[in-house]
Amino acid sequence: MDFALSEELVAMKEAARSFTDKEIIPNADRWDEEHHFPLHVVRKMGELGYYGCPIPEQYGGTDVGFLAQTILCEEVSRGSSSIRVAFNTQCLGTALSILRHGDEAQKEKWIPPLISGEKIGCFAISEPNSGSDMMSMKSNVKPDGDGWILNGTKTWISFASRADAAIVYAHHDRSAGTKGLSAFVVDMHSDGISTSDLDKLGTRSSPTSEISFEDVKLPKEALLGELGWGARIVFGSLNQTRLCCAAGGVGLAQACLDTAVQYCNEREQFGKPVGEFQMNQALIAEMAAALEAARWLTYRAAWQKDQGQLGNVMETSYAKYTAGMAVTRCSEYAMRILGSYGYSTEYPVARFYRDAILYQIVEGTTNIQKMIIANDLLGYRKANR
Ligand code: GRA
Repeated sequence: MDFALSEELVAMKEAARSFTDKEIIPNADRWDEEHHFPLHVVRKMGELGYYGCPIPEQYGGTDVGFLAQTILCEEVSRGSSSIRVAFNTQCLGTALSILRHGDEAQKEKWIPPLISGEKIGCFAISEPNSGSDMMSMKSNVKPDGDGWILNGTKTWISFASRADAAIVYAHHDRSAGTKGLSAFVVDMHSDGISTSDLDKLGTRSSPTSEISFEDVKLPKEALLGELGWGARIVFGSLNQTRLCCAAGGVGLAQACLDTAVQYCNEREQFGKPVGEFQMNQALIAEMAAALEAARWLTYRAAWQKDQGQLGNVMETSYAKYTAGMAVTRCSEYAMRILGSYGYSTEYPVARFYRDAILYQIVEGTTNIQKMIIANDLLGYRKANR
């Protein structure tokens, strides 16, 4: 067992750290306040190769693996949890699914521009009445010549209003149960597609939208994999996008800890730095321990994927669950330590606090992660595939 990061990974982490310190942190509060989506930063991360870690060089990737991408994702999220979402929209929920299930023409058409950031991606699973119970989704396709007509409404779709391409999950045959779901690569500039952005508590510099598909004509080339592969593609994809959420939670938790430590050393009350008060020390220690546990579970899940275990649902759920719990605790404790300054907009802690709770909701809620873990342990449903 070797817990040391390779020299290459250490160098990547340091480069991502200085990118985040220079390009993201000085602007993150303003972007959040203005609900501004910094497209140029999302594109720049593509140019730097951030999205292509698990993608072969042939399709514009760097092929350095999931652990590398996890570390980059963590560093970016330390600066802005909103921008972290791009790792999923550009790669783990889109390009990677096309790599795993697409034909050669789809791979050549879509993967390089998503990885470089030239085209913006999104993936559309959730619907107004279908969140945790995603197989109950109502979006559907009907045959039309040698292609399909797509109808339905998706919601809470990250980057949808800016997207050029979407992986859309829809039923082609409701009577066929799980075998009736299929996946499509949809050109978001097609006729019949409209989006509207949703307002939300946090993650405000990452647009999240509802999408309406009204009689959208899909060519036969849009089908990803085979008809009926929707369940396998979506579950396989969620197991990778959840890793990015775990890494995002870890990075944001680190930002909370860093801010709290700095404040403890600077702020004086009763004639001494507030870090000298044991009640604050207890909060710092609990934050750090929760963060370390989440980080190492996340790295283990990433490392397993680099060993070829892309079906490590159980260990990915451990990571996502633990990171979601850690980041909400860290944001709450940072708020307690900073007091009124945490509550003000003078420090980024208010943003951290609003962003943190997302990690208990997104990509399978905390309860869904617990359900996956418990169902496996109780012998009801095996998690790993
Ligand atoms: O056996 P079968 O033929 O009936 O097929 C089932 C199963 O074998 C079917 O899918 C198959 N399957 C898989 N196939 C290949 C399941 N997992 C895999 C796999 N890994 N590979 C249905 O499976 P099931 O277990 O019967 O499903 P279920 O009971 O309907 O659902 C279980 C569960 C609750 C875990 C699931 O619905 C779930 O994970 N729900 C959470 C939904 C979720 O995570 N949504 C996230 C939305 S995307 C998002 O949040 C974007 C965020 C962007 C960002 O911030 O990054």
